[in-house]
Amino acid sequence: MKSSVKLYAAIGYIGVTLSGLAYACAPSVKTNASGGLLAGDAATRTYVPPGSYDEYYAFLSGGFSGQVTVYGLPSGRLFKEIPVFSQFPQTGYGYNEDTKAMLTTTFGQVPWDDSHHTEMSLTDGVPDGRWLFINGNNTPRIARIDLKKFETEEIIQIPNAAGGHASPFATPDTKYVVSATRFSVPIPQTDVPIESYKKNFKGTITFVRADQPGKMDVAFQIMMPGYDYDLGHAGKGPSDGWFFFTTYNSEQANTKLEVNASQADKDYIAAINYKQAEKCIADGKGKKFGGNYVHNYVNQSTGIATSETKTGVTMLFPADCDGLVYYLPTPKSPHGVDIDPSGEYIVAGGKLATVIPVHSYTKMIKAIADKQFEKTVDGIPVLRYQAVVAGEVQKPGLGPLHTEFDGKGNAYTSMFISSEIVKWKLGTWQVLDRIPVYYSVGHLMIPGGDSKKPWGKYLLALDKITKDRYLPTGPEGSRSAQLIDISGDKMKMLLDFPTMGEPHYAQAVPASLLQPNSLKFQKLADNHNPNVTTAEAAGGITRKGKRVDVKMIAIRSHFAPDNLEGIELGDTVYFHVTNIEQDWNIAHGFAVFGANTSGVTLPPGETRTVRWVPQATGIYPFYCTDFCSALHQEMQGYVRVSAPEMHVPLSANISKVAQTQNGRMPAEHGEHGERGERR
Ligand code: RUQ
Ligand code: CUA
Repeated sequence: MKSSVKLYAAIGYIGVTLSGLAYACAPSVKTNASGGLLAGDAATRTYVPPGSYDEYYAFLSGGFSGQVTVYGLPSGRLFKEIPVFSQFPQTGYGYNEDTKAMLTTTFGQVPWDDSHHTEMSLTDGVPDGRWLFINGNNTPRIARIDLKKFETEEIIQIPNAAGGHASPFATPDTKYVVSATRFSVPIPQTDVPIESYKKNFKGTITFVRADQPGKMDVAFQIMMPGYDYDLGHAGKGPSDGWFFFTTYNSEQANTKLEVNASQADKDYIAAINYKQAEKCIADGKGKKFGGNYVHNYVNQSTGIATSETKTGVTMLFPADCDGLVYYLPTPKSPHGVDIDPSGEYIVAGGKLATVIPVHSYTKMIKAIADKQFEKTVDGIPVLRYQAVVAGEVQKPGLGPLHTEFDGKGNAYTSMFISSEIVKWKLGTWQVLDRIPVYYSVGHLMIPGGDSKKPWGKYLLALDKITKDRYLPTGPEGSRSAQLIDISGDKMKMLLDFPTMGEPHYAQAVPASLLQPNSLKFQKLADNHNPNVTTAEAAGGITRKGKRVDVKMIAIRSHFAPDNLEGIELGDTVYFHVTNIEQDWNIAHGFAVFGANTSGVTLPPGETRTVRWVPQATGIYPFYCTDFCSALHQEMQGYVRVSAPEMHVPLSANISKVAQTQNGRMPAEHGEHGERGERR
């Protein structure tokens, strides 16, 4: 292991062998394998002693897992996986009745999606710790995670789109988050020959209103030429009011894109003046356009998610709205587009480019005023490259993808093919340092490094291929993240840690921004779930036709009621279980034998509902699935399922103590305790 690491450090550019591409240009700065840092030094820099806290929270996208993971930096310790676009057995998200609706789309229940980019909410261009947004890629959606509870609270689908990749980047005030189609398709969708791509396929860019919790909605869409739209970032400072998106496949190929979409020397960055869009809409230049989409939202007072289908959007066509969109020619098949903290520089990562092109916002505005147009595409003026480019970073390495900033005038670009991070200077475009990463880095992240105020101490490289970095675990290993110290002149490798799924992008903020606001438990008094049970004696069983509802509490170390009878074959049973603990981190779980899931976990103060359709008569135990106390194993109960002709009366036993406490004598209820209503 050690020797292989040394070997790669010596080779420097392992990515060359991985990709099979030859490395054309010699690096201008000598490789900095570990920055001369001794292993012991790196260990002290990343060691967070037991009982101590990390300095930063980091939120990594789960990629093909569809989720978000929360890590501490600098330790690389995994704290939590937050389910977003996929069902999650650890909490029951997407399985239980309360959250199922979160995964509803116009394509039905989609229990697994692909998530790419985490984006923190911003105030004046600086991450503010309120919410985290993430995009659903395959079924285009944007989710909002509440950072008090670290739970997904809202998901909005994007209509008239396919592949929501350039998403969910936010404006500096979080008024909007965006989503652009990675794949162009006929809009509206219709059955046409794929060969008619140039004629029939279009892209859309969607602005979603995002600063009103519970009311996320499509504000407007812009109909774009049929290219692939890849990534985006909002302007800031002077460029506030603009949004920048990369495009590739401006060749409009519809087959063998690997070759056919790599023909042109330059593709484009689309510069969108969204303040102008607002103006055009106010002037009535938007068109009513079709498109169905679903909005899912967890009501914070009931804890129950509901879905609403919406129809129709306001569509803007660039030809109808002067000054809405300009194209900045950009070499070559650009992927990332990143705006420096000052808002002046627009940095593109051209996967196949030999340089890193940097556009100037000031030059762009001047070029627009001077009408420095090369041509017009679908009503969109294409600015002259020389009129907008501020500079090019020469010989940066191979396969530049993404750039982040340290707030001290430096930029850091990930090099996928040459597997390294390259540090360069804004303004002089000089390469200052480079460090190999293992291997094939995609995104990189500096806490706040895409914002107005980076916390420029660490950089996280998010690597696509791990190969021999960890003990092997079969053909598929984990992806990995690598923590790099960027506080000095030379980058220093500090730590590797494995990730869940594929970390496309990440966000990180100082712990102090989130830690004081993290909710310890839901107050029972604030739990307005219609099926809440706040005290033992309030539980019970009721029937309405073939539907049986059980209201139950969980507390260390019992369920109440814990014996249920009178359920009949053919019934559908809903268990509404409330964890009445009012204490941090005291969770219970509920699982009933014969159900087709293991039930739910129950955070303190919350109610969850499990649906169960018994398949045969008999006795079915249920139990707590979370080892909550010394008597956790005693936390169990039974359900009796009978044939209807047995006419077993509906009953749920409530302990005598509980009933007495409630001021009701057990005798009133007979030996079975409280009776539910009968049919
Ligand atoms: S991507 S590795 Cu899905 Cu953001 Cu660039
Ligand atoms: Cu409750 Cu174990």
